[in-house]
Amino acid sequence: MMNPEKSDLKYNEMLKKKIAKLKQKRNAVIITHNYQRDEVQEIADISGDSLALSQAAVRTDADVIVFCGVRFMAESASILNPDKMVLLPVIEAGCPLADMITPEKLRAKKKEHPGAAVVCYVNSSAEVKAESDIACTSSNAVEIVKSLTEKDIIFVPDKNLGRYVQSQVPEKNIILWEGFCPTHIRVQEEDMVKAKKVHPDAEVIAHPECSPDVLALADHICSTGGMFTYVKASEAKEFIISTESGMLYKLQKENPDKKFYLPTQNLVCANMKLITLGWIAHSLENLVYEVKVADDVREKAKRALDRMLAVTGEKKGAAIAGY
Ligand code: CIZ
Repeated sequence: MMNPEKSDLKYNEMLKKKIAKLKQKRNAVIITHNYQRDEVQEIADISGDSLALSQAAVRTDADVIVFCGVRFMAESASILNPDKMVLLPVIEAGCPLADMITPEKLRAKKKEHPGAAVVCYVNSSAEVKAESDIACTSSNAVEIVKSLTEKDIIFVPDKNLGRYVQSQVPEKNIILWEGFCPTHIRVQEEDMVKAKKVHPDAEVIAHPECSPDVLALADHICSTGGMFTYVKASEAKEFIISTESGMLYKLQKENPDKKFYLPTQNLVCANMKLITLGWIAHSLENLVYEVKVADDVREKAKRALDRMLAVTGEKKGAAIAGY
């Protein structure tokens, strides 16, 4: 009997063959987020950030989409692809940041600021997206906020990304939500100082979900998609990467002559790492766990996503992932 929790080299080779067969049988595509385990990214048909993956899902001819990421990402894929079966291999793979806001609390906040526009980071539930005027990702948050006519913006749920946007768009009044990513805030200022001392020639790239004192020490602040573009174009040979550890897999693969370091080994999202090759095989075999969004919520949430895509453009979205 298969053990989905097991992960060793020999067992993984057997699982890869099993997954390839099941994929054919189901006419499925496997899409994986940049923060997934190395061996999961290795079998991906498409890998990238959540927006690029959802857009790639729209373009696929597959009947089944196995989304290796966390729940809000599979929800976005389902919102944009209601006719396809979207599977999340581990149903418990959630996002603590997305859980830091509910539609009820957002409705109360909107009442406090009646003239404000609501911008929600994609790391939010379908219900929260449905209550928002427009969605954004870490790669386009600044552009999205700049595109709005309202001066007051309720930005949910990540306060660090919201603060970063405020620093780039001083003409707006960003009303922050007290949410944060428990993985990114594990990087401390001391970790960065120490890493810079150990690797004095390295360029420092940080994700905007990191805390402001960490961002202040970065040479460049960008999304995961932006990191691939930046590293490729940079003449530097070494980089300190302040985001979830899974990023190093593809950075290293695409840039074999460059070196990458994490500022701390604590940059591991336990939810992202729940998905193993065993769970992917289990998912394809049993067609579990299907992620579906109720029609009334889906239509409203899709409006927020479509409005974002209209600002940034489909072409640019595709370029985020490099596909
Ligand atoms: O949107 C995503 O995929 C996340 C969570 C981060 C990023 O910067 O790509």
